[in-house]
Amino acid sequence: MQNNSVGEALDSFQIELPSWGFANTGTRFGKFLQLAAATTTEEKLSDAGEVHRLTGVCPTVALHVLWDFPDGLRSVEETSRLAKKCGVRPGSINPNVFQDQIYKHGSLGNPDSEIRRTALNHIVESISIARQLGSRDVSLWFADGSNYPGTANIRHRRAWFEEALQEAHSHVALNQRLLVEYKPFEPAFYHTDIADWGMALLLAKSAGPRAKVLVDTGHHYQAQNIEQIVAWLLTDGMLGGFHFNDRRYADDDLTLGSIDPYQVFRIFHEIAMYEWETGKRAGIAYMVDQSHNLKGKMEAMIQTVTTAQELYAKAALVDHGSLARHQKNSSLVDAENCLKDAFSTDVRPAIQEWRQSHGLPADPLAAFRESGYLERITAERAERNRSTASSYA
Ligand code: PSV
Ligand code: MN
Repeated sequence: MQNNSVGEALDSFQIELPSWGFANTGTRFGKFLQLAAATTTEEKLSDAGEVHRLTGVCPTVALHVLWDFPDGLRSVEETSRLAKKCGVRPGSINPNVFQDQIYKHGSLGNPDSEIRRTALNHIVESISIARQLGSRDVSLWFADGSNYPGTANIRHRRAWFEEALQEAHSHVALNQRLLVEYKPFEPAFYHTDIADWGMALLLAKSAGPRAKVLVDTGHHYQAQNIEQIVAWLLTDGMLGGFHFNDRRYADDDLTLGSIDPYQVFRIFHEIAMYEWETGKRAGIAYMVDQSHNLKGKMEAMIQTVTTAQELYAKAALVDHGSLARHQKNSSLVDAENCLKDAFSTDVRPAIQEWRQSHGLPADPLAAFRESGYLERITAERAERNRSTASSYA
């Protein structure tokens, strides 16, 4: 499958927005609050809907169960209705087994079996929520780990994770998936129970056929070759999806491609090359996982989405036939140049054309600034946001 056309590539690209990216969030040192930030699930869906209206490629919104379904299953109908009203659909469902006080020493890895059961029940409820919403993916991230050597039985915790994920998988419908996310640090700083892609892969494989790995680009050590992980997971049919964000140091949640756009391009390239070689679609959920602390939340989201489109389109420009030949002949400079030529191509005019041909604004950021949406939500939400702190960004 040779896909050298930017338009064809863009037709096949969609990216999911996180509800939490529109709310006021901060760092562990504090929050700089924005008066326009969403304060309710409806407002988060509305902001996501606006980004979708302007870009045309974000039809689904990732939801966090504790933050967006305070009444659990009882909130499902209302959330469905609100999503529809805002022109989007519920996307991946994210259980939250990291915030409650009982999870101080872990959730599925907690030495207390009752706490493990409570966490598993929440995950099972999240799977039902996803099923009722028609969401395919349930994304699992665990803050489990320990801060000091010798304080946790790493092998027992692994076994508890295995058992619980197998049970969770038995609740997953045929058209649903469990995505297992990994992260080597934070909030635990000695060991994390699912620290890397190998651990996530083993757990997903033991859970069952509908469990896959979720790659969050911020969840790696500095020198890690993320595209190699992507290539390996693709080969095994185990790449479920991405949480995209950029970083300079740790899990910094910076806007996609702000620090290293070539990294994101190389990830998209591995996927495009796989699809070209195999003739199969990779079936990956592309999701954003960013909480913007300083940039305007909606502008940052639009910037991320348009950057993702650009990098995806550039990756589609790689001449796969030539690259395969150069790789076979070990023509190193020529092979590398296949990537560099594509990466250096200015795809923005082609993307603008694509947008116009789809009835979308050529420049979504400019259209957002002209729309008056930000002024309206700032006026509507200012009082509510103001009541949560004394000064504002
Ligand atoms: C954890 O750092 C994480 O990447 C997980 O995906 C969570 O669901 C999300 O961030 C919460 O902000
Ligand atoms: Mn994530």
